[in-house]
Amino acid sequence: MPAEKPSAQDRPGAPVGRRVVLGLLAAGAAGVLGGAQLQKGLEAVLGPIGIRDPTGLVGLLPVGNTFRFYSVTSGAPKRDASNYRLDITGLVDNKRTHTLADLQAMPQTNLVRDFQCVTGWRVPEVHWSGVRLSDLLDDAGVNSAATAVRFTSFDGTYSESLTLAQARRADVLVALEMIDGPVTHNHGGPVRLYVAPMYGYKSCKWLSGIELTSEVVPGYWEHRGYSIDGWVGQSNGRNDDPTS
Ligand SMILES: Nc1nc2c(c(=O)[nH]1)N[C@H]1C(S)=C(S)[C@@H](COP(=O)(O)O)O[C@H]1N2
Ligand SMILES: [Mo]
Repeated sequence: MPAEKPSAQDRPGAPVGRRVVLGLLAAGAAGVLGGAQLQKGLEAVLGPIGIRDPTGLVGLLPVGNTFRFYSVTSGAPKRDASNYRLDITGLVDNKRTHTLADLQAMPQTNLVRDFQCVTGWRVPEVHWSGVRLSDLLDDAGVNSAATAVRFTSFDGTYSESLTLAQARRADVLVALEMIDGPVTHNHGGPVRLYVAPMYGYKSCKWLSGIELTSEVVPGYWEHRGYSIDGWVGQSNGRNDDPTS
């Protein structure tokens, strides 16, 4: 079977409405639409800016350094301290199920880092706080056969992977806080992954599973041509030419 050829529409952000958005952006750039009309048109397609940006193209607008709330699904169920669980499974000595309170009781690491989506938008100096992934891995006891870590989301669809060496970095967090407080639902709360040195698509939202595996299992965007090594700046995150 030939490897799936990623199309230009397969970008982190889904392809929904891309042509319409491109048309609106072109009209905006040509001055056919005023700023307010452009914003209204985009909101008609995408929903309120900042709530949902399935194409990532709103990032091309001069709306400032703000997050776009991404979801490849129509959303995730709401989970809170009463029903949130994080399962650690696979090639470990001690399978674990952590509640939110369990995670809150562990040592927290603070980081201030830029957050950058591979589609181009960047939010400078975001505050992050949470449990180091490496601490959770040590607690579970990683088997010698494990070489990679797979992350799953309670949105039921998204997944991501890191090599074990990447996952053990000190700047990879199971994040409980971002910006100025607990990770909000739209940002993937109550718990999301935060992979500081890599593009945003590695930072799995609504994190519910961490599985130690014997090889890298391609995640949602890796299946669509993006690299397991999503280092910011060192690559465009893709294995191929995204413009082709
Ligand atoms: N479950 C899930 N996690 C996800 C995504 C997603 O669609 N679903 N999008 C990724 C991408 S491409 C980016 S840039 C960031 C965006 O995080 P934000 O929605 O908090 O801005 O989440 C990443 N994690
Ligand atoms: Mo992204």
